[in-house]
Amino acid sequence: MKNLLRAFKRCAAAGAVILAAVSLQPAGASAASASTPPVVGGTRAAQGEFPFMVRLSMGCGGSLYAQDIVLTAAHCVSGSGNNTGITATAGVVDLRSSSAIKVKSTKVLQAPGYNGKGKDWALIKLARPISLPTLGIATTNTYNKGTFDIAGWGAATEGGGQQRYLLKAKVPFVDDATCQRAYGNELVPAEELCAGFVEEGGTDTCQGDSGGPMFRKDDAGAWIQVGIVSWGTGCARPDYPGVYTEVSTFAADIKKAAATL
Ligand code: 4AZ
Repeated sequence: MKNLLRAFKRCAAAGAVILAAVSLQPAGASAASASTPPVVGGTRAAQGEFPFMVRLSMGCGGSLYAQDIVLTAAHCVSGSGNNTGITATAGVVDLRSSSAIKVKSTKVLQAPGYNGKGKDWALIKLARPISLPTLGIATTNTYNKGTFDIAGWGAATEGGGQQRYLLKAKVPFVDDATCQRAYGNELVPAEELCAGFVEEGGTDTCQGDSGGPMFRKDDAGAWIQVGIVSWGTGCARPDYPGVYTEVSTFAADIKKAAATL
């Protein structure tokens, strides 16, 4: 199991598999039409709906923490230091759109102490700011509950290919005790939070969504990031919720790290 989980992470980091929100429903549960993306039960995000969403060239997601800083997963990057080899694409749901904003990286900061278990966050400094709304991060555990939004260009089915269009879904919070029943000591409860439909499965992030945000509305009605897509056993399987970096745990570290970029 451990190796299986790590394999998912390795795949995402290598960009061997690509991203998006997977949403599975019982066949025929949703009215499929010619314009429905090839995601069972998945839905396409509208242009501009999640303006802070970023797609990274190694095959991960990310969010605009600042106009010139992308927050992503540590397992999506290979270390810290100067790095001009990553391209961030933003401002579009269609990755092939001629309106896509593409900016190169200048530096990467991988979470200090990251060793493949917990601490799955990283920052990427961009060569120039992107004039789009940023996504604030949760600084307390207040919003680690309820229903979360997930989005990405990753696989739409377990083992499937990357998506051209941004997909979105909603998943409920799963408490640590329930999540530990799936993952045992692989879960780091203080550093990770889980989400998904434990009983029925069917909706989840998947390969290539890694690094992207899990978010919700705060009490003032603003989007706030509570998680970073990190890992899980397969995608959308019953009994195996998705595991997300617990952003509030690292909010102070992320802020401090961003100030150094
Ligand atoms: C991945 O490899 C990945 N179902 C992302 C999310 C999940 C599993 C794998 C959670 O990027």
